[in-house]
Amino acid sequence: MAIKPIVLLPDPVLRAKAAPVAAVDADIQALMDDMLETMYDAPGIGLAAPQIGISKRVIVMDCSDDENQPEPIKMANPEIIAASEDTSTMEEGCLSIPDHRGEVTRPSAITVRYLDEHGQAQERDCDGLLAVCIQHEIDHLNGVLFIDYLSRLKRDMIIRKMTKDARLSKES
Ligand code: K1U
Ligand code: ZN
Repeated sequence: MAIKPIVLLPDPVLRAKAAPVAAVDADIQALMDDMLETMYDAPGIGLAAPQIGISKRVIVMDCSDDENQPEPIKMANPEIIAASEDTSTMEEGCLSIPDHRGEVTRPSAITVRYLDEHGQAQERDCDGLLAVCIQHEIDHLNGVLFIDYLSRLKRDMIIRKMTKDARLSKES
């Protein structure tokens, strides 16, 4: 297992549509393990493969509120097959856009279909923080970021700041 560097906005990999996984083989299982280690180290509650520069449809999450009882979740090719009409609004952050947060409104409950780490097809009903996190991570696979739900003014301000920071860190 390895901790990988997290890609930051405005890296173009974050705006690409990620490719489906053909099969959950040993390479994809190793990718899932590296992603979980990277997520726990950050720390975060979710991570999508594009955030470590790999444009594949793989996400990991752990929304457990007890650090002594981790609940790692690994998904390949996740798809939302049902979403509630009820919505909830939560302040979201993103490991690829550090130090910025914003309120996002999403369906409160979803059903997600995916392949687990053994390549078995699964369906899971989710609500609360896990539903928010899965939607945030699937957005990453489609090149969508939480800032896309904010006002144009706020989004452009964050993009400008992140672009400037990237230029400064390249120069130093
Ligand atoms: O995908 C990511 O960038 C990870 C992101 C997931 C997420 C956060 C909030 C709402 C929806 C999705 C994060 O994990 S940001 C860090 C964070 O929220 C956190 C970090 C430590 C403890 C608790 C939360
Ligand atoms: Zn994110």
